[in-house]
Amino acid sequence: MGSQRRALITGIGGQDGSYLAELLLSKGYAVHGVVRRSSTFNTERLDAIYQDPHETHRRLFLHYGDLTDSSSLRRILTIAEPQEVYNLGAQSHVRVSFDQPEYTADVVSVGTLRLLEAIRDTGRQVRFYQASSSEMFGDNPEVPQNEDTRFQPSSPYAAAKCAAFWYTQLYRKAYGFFACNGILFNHESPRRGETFVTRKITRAATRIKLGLQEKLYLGNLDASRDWGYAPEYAEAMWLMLQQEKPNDYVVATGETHTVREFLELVFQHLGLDWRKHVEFDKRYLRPAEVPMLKGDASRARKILGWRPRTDLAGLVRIMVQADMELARKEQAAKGVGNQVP
Ligand code: NAP
Ligand code: G4F
Repeated sequence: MGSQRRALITGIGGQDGSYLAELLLSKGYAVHGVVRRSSTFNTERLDAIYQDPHETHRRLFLHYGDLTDSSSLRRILTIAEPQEVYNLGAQSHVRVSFDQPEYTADVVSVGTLRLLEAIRDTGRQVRFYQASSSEMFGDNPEVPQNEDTRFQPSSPYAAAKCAAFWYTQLYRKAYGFFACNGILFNHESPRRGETFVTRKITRAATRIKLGLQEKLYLGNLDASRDWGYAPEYAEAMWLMLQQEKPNDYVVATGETHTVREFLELVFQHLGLDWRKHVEFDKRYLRPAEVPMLKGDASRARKILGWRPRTDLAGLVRIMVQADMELARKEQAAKGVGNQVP
């Protein structure tokens, strides 16, 4: 193949995969992505790429595959011949991992191992990014968490991410892989899945504002998270693979806020009182919780020159604006609800 840089992204249809694909295409890469077969469309987040006037979609190649299926991973690696592989594919919902622990482990930890082995078998020099997670710190009360903080996983998802983290380090040590773990703290956007708490709140609040919904049911409002803006986190992933040496990096804003605070900000932004609309539902509680995440991204700041640019108020503005547009479209289609300028 020619001199064009080539990247492979698992989980390309997810929140982060779609932003990373856009970033890499804007840098001139040919981008290959792994998508799962689904009975409904699961590539909607890539739609913006197909509308790009620069026709960057001509350098985007999607392949059916699955992290539970090594033969598909091997086939895609042979076709794509990537110099960089970003492993973002995952059953990424913490609550769901308690209902499907075995499946979560298969995709998240064994899936990572399958991909690392498939790369090893190609015999090619490939730079590897692993989507590790702040969830691995679990209920360790030490804050802020950095690269030296001990993992204390509090969910099947977190335990599986720990295994994937260690596989990634192991392949660096044992086989000299250029392999990096990005320990990313929560990051959100209008492309966030609708069952994660921030998006669940912005989606419901905007629908409530337009009279399309009355109530929002939530679980634990006391948990605290370090929430950043997803496109900025995709940039950190790319930066990790451009360094001279592989390393692991915490990526975070350094600020933490409770779910209740996020809720208040969103409803206030829309001129609503959340207490009138929010109800508790114990189904959204988890058998074990992560009470507080707050990251120290000093290493990423120093070595990668990365820093967050969007604060929580900015994130709320971006998400509310996007979900308001969505709610307005829904309202127009149904011809119901409140008229709000
Ligand atoms: P996401 O929106 O849930 O995207 C996950 C992607 O993985 C989806 O495209 C999904 O495909 C795909 N996938 C699921 N199971 C798969 C399988 N068996 N084989 C191949 N692909 C599969 O997650 P995200 O927020 O973009 O996060 C990206 C990665 O970073 C994940 O690994 C997540 O665990 C990790 N992470 C996320 C955060 C965060 O705050 N967002 C923080 C730390 C780490 P479908 O669309 O078909 O379901
Ligand atoms: O939005 P969440 O589901 O995100 P969580 O569990 O922090 O996991 C996300 O971030 C991780 C990074 O730390 C990623 F690795 C992972 O893939 C995912 O992207 O929940 C945030 C908090 C939790 O404490 C939860 O108990 O919100 C609380 N919460 C309260 N009510 C709720 C709800 N969470 C959800 N999803 N739905 C609720 O109704």
